[in-house]
Amino acid sequence: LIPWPKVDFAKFGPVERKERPRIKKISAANLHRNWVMIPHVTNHDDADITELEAFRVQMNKENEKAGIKLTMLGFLMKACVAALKKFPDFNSSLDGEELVLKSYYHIGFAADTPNGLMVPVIKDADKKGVVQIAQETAELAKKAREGKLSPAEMSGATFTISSLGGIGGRYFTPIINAPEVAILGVCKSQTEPVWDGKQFQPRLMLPLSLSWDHRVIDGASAARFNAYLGQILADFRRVLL
Ligand code: CAO
Repeated sequence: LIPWPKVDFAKFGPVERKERPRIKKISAANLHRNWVMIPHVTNHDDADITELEAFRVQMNKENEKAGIKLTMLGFLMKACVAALKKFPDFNSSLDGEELVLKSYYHIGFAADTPNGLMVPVIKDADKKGVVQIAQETAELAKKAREGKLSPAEMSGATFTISSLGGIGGRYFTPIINAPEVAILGVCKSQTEPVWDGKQFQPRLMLPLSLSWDHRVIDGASAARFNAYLGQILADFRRVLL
């Protein structure tokens, strides 16, 4: 590689120099290694969450007094666990020439904090309900923002979800959190006209972006993973099957 450009920025206008937070420096090194060492590919898809969102809103209305709030991220975690069970390669890691397939489902989620990006982990997401997952993500995200996450709360993830749904955007290419082999990026859902074979119907569509390690996973499996995830999100009864 040719050297990084060295520029005297002050020559062109006023500048300010800032020390970068420790978390940002650590995540920058990790992200760089992951981006350079993992052959990433990203598949984009949309999931019809019209019924799921209506159910979520209805449940939150019914449980308002109890202070229970179901989040889209909680449903996404459960849907991902179901997809990881169906496609075990996505819940694996490379170890030299071997693939390590994990029988536990610990789901990391990207949390935006003033000091940078942190990835707390929901342990055993397969054994927890959406209510418990929503409570735990809220607690962990709060701890992350306060800089109080312990190393144990940030380790052991088998798959990660990065949700920008509360912020906006359509699709993006999330960077895999090594030694995991895939990550799901989620953006903001919006109502779109969807052709039902006879006419356009207004449907709430959730943009999904799945990045995967091409050494372990191929495009056909990734397309199947996204399609399956889409089916579950469109009809959540499928997680029971
Ligand atoms: N589409 C549309 N709206 C969505 C949505 C989606 N996919 N996901 C969440 N929302 C809405 C919710 O309905 C909620 O609205 P109300 O307050 O009106 O109910 C609002 O956004 C907040 O949602 P939430 O409480 O469930 O929290 P969240 O899902 O936005 O996020 C967390 C929690 C921790 C993921 C978030 O705080 C965060 O840090 N996001 C950034 C992650 C990130 O930086 N990723 C990039 C990593 S790569 O650099």
